[in-house]
Amino acid sequence: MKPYKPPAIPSSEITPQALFLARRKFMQTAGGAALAAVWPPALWAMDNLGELGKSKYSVTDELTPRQAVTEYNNFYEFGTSKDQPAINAGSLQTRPWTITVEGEVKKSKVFDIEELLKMAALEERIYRLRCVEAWSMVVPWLGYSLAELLKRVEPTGNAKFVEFVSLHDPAQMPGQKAAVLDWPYREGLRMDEAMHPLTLLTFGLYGEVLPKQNGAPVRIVMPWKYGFKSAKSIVKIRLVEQQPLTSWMKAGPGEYGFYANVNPEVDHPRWSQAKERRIGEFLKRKTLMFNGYADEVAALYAGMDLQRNF
Ligand SMILES: Nc1nc2c(c(=O)[nH]1)N[C@H]1C(S)=C(S)[C@@H](COP(=O)(O)O)O[C@H]1N2
Ligand SMILES: [Mo]
Repeated sequence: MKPYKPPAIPSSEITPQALFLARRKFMQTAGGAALAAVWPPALWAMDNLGELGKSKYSVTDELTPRQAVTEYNNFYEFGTSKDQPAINAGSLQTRPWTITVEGEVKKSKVFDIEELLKMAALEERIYRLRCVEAWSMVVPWLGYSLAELLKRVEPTGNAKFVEFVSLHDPAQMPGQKAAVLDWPYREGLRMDEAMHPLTLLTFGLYGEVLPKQNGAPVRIVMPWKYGFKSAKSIVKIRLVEQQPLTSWMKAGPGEYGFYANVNPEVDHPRWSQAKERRIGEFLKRKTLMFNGYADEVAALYAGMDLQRNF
């Protein structure tokens, strides 16, 4: 018999939160570049990595442990319970991968994921993410503003909204064999929301490439909207004139609106949105208007009735 050899553990599995924090502190002080060269995998070594942890958009809330971020997920393509995406997402093939950007643009284009990764400086942004189910997390994401991509395709004057389409392949995404949502998963934003610098085209978290259950290889993260607006595993971005119909609006138009701004004053028809449970904490916190990002985004909704436009 051959001696037992332990399986190769991906470094994504053995990097604890503490190591991430130590690493980041080191990157911010001395020797960061040298460290990036020796520390696999991927994102820490990218030469377009911006200054880590220094983004003006980062919040200072305590981070949610990496394990909770990667094992408590909503990703219905891999099952409807929180533990299933981490268990089932292994079948997702994240290479090769492209995003087609088309519609009301002068230069529609198919972008390869490797090209996207290098297109702008990757920045670490610590954002709050609040789910419509009234739990929240604080995650160090890695990415750059979606606006960097959108401006390259030169939107026409008719581009009023942006539609995001996630991968549709039941062979890779077993949850798509059940009709829990109208597949593929579709989300949408108004053009000014999509162009807002806080809207993050996201490739990583905790200093590494996105785990599959978090929407690899590329997703959106919108910190001031309920989590369902942050589409995962995106293959298509369409700029359109009419407000797109999203998967969640089709599933429950009275429950999930197009805007879905985090708003403690507008309850979901079946539960309050006034408070939330931060994953890992015992007592509930008060939910903040626009999830605490009102200074940055409230102007986008000036004059709008947010009770009607929920
Ligand atoms: N394609 C796709 N994107 C999705 C979802 C989904 O089911 N499918 N769930 C959304 C919801 S409801 C939330 S709260 C966030 C969760 O992201 P996380 O698992 O990285 O925390 O992803 C959003 N993006
Ligand atoms: Mo969510």
